[in-house]
Amino acid sequence: VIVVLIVISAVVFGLTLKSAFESTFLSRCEKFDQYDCKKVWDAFQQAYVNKDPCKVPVEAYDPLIAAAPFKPQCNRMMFWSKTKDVVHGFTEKRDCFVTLEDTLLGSVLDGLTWCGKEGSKDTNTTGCPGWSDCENNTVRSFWIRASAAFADVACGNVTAMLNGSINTPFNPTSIFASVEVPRFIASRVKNLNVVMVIQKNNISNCTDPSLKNLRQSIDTGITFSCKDVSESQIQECGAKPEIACGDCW
Ligand code: C8R
Repeated sequence: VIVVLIVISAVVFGLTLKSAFESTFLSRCEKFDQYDCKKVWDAFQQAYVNKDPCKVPVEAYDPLIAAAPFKPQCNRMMFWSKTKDVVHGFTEKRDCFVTLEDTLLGSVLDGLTWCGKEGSKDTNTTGCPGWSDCENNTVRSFWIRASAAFADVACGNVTAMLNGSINTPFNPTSIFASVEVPRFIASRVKNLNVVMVIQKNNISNCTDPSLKNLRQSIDTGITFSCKDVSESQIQECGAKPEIACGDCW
């Protein structure tokens, strides 16, 4: 009896043993219909498993993007740089915009750290290289690839929230500047509307020289606008569903 129990529990254990990371991935994924999460998980893993975590190029995630492609959501797409909390504080409450975190891949991997190791089929969540430790690291390559794919489907009126409390709101080294803006093409994107988030101790606004660089770097044919909007006004619109999305700022 004991032997049988041990065998049964070993089999059950072996079949159901999933890392906490895989469980998080799958449970977040299952909130989205129309996707085969096991397939998405397999496509995800092949990008980095059994690899040096500093040698995962951006293209390693191509099969993952193909397994969970982004759908264009014209006039509702929201980009951001150094304003993640304000943006998501707003998008959580109001259904006005779609960010990368509202898509399957963005929501599944938001806030997570993962990497593989040569000679192992495991996914590690500790001991992974940091964002700037090496260029081709597991996590950074993912966000660059996903951001590129998300920007590739941008269309109509595109919104971006930038941070007025830092020196260079449009920073050339950011993913927004280096990966997303270059992919906005005039045949798809009509306007780029920047919302400059202004806090009490703001040090820059729409007149900042970095915004001139942004205006100059966008594809000719895309109209550009920038509006200084206080953080409290954004929060107020988040809290008041009676304000139409188009009247928030
Ligand atoms: N985007 C990039 N990085 C993202 C992200 C996302 O949607 N979601 C998360 N969690 N991250 P930043 P940026 C993580 O410096 O460089 C897309 C990454 O781990 O404030 O201009 C999105 O579409 C990374 O460390 O901004 C957005 O428009 C930081 O957040 C830009 O790219 C990057 O945050 C934001 O990238």
